[in-house]
Amino acid sequence: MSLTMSCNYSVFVVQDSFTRRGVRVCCRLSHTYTHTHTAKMGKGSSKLKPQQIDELVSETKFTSQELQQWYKAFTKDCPSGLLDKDGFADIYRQFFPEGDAAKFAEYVFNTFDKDGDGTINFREFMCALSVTARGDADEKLDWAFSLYDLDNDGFITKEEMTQIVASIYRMVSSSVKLPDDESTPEKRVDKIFAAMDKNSDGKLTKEEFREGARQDSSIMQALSLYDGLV
Ligand SMILES: [Ca+2]
Ligand SMILES: [Ca+2]
Ligand SMILES: [Ca+2]
Repeated sequence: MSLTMSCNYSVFVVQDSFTRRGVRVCCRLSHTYTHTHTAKMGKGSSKLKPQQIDELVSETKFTSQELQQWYKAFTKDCPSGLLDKDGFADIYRQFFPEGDAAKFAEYVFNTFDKDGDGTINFREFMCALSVTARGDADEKLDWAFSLYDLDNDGFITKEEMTQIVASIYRMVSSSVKLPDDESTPEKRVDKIFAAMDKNSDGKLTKEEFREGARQDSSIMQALSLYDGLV
């Protein structure tokens, strides 16, 4: 996995904080990435078929030219055309070398792997990137909701959120100093639920999740620990 490509994958990490900073980093990385890869690309690189491009142009927020560039880079780093769980986890490991990123990477991987076949193909990759890098606030929230809703039943339970938050804590390990009321995954989830779970039934609907995030930006930060790490 080349470094520039890896930097770009980190967008998933960065973007999850839903901050302007994340967007800025994303733009900068994309810029670096595009230039580096365009310069390196010689003749004979693999290309997408016109029909595939048309489909992806309508499914994502990328232009046909951007899609071609991403495709060349993707197939360069993943010659099989498929990104597997280990390859995905490696990206996170590079950014959080002192922590254990495997579990969190697996959760994100599952959100990308729409058809659940255990690999991320180019289409799944670009559809996810379109939301995380270019989606509007609601699209990003929906994406985050699907990350936390592990069993995909339309509700985020405390247990589900605790699992994700615990995996984030393991990933960032000692690199972040946490306030007392967020010192454990359980405390952090209690704090988030106190703000978001309006009817106190112990689970979040998508509406509660969206409303909570809209009304209090600190909640969105509480959902993610990455802000300030990049
Ligand atoms: Ca798949
Ligand atoms: Ca659920
Ligand atoms: Ca509720």
